[in-house]
Order: sequence, then structure tokens, then C-alpha cells
Amino acid sequence: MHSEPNPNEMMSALPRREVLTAAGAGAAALLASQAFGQAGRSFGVMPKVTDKGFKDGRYILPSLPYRADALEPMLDSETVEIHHRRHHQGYVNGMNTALAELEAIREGEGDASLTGYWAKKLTFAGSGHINHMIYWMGMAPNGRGGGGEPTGELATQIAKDFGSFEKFAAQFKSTAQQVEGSGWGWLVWEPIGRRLLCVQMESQQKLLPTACVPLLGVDVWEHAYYLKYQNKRGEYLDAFMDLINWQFVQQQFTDATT
Ligand code: MN3
Repeated sequence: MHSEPNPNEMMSALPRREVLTAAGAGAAALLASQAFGQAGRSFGVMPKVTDKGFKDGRYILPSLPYRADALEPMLDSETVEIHHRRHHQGYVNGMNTALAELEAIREGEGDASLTGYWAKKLTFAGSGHINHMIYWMGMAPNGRGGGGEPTGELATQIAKDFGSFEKFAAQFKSTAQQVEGSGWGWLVWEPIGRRLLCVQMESQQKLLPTACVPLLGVDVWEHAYYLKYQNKRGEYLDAFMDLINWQFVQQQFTDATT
């Protein structure tokens, strides 16, 4: 089914081409793709997500795929509204700012000693932008696309790698519950062993294993749940399970594995 990998093809599968394809050509996108090197091709297999986050040479905030109150009562509209319009927008702005600063440095108009600083900001804000796109897409109103269990190939893979859906759900929630401080819980596809993993991410970009493809992410920064759940992260995670858009996760899985 899988032929012997050609090293040249493997190289071309790395993020530059993928991100350029998704984001459109241009110096900004090229630089962004270089900054996302560690994330590997994961950003290139989410065309539905990435297409909406970039337009006319700039990163933009995509609209929510539902009304801000559509995730009630699991997620209150005020939290969703603030999270989307302020926090997510902040990452978009941060990414564009970092790219502009790096361009100024290239043009001799900035402080080249700050290249590392801006590269770091670019990775933080850029990852934040992409993480939130996956987060919003990974949810749907309960009973109208959100909640329940996956079916088909994804369900089979989850049973194979975790034993059962129940065991997966318990591990996914515990993984996210036990993130120290601000971060994310992820279900990812690990392309070497060709299996699913539950992993943690600290901040917006730290710890995600290289080349793993994010399929489903839950934001456990306090801004994602504090208005309604205060310090009860576990209750937020239980509610999140009732919002998961498994059809989206299945599509991510299909894109990652074919
Ligand atoms: Mn957030």
C-alpha cells in the first residue's frame, strides 16, 4: 500500500511547500513556513482550516463556523465571543506584527539582534492562530454535529490504539486536565508508528511531537473556560466532549493518513 519513500519527495513534503500551497505565495508566507519547521507537515494537511486564516497576504481571523451562542450550555456565548474576537484575534495580530518586524529587519530598517525575539513571537502567535482554528472547527452545537462518538475508520483506529472509545476519552481528558498552567490537549496522528496519540502542549507551541498531525485540540488556557467553570477544568473538559465535531476530526484523520 505504501511504497518505499523517496527522500526527495519526503523533503518536498516538508512545511514550506505545504504552507505556501495553503497560504498563497509571498515572502510573508515563506518566512512563516520556515518558522513552523518543527511542526512539520501538520499545517499542510488542513486545507479547510488554513484556507480561512489567510487572505491577500495577511493572516486573518476566520468567522466562527456557528453562532457564538450555539455551543450553549456547554460553552457560554460570552466566553466564546471574547475568546474568538479578542484572544484569537490577538494571535492573528501578533503573527502579522512579527512578520512585519522581520521584513523590516531584512530591509535594514530594524534591529537585527531582535531576529530571534521576533521568530519566537512568530511561532507563538502563529501556532496560536492555527490552534484556535482547529479548536473552533473541532466543535459543533451539541446534538447538531457535536458530541457522541466517532464512526468509521477513525472509530476503528481509536479502538486499535486506545482499547476503546471510553478509554480514549478518559485519557484525552486526563491529558488535558494535567497540563501545567496554560496549554492544550491534543489528539494527534503519529506518522512513523502510524498511530494516534494523546499529547500535551504547553503555551501555544511547546511539547507537540515533531511531525505529528493535530486532529483535535482542546484549549485549556483559563480564558477558554474561566467565566463559566472557574477553576473546574475537569467540568469544562466533560462539556467539551459533548461538543466534539467528530465529522471534522474524521476529515482531519483522512487528510493525515491518505
Ligand atoms: Mn485560547
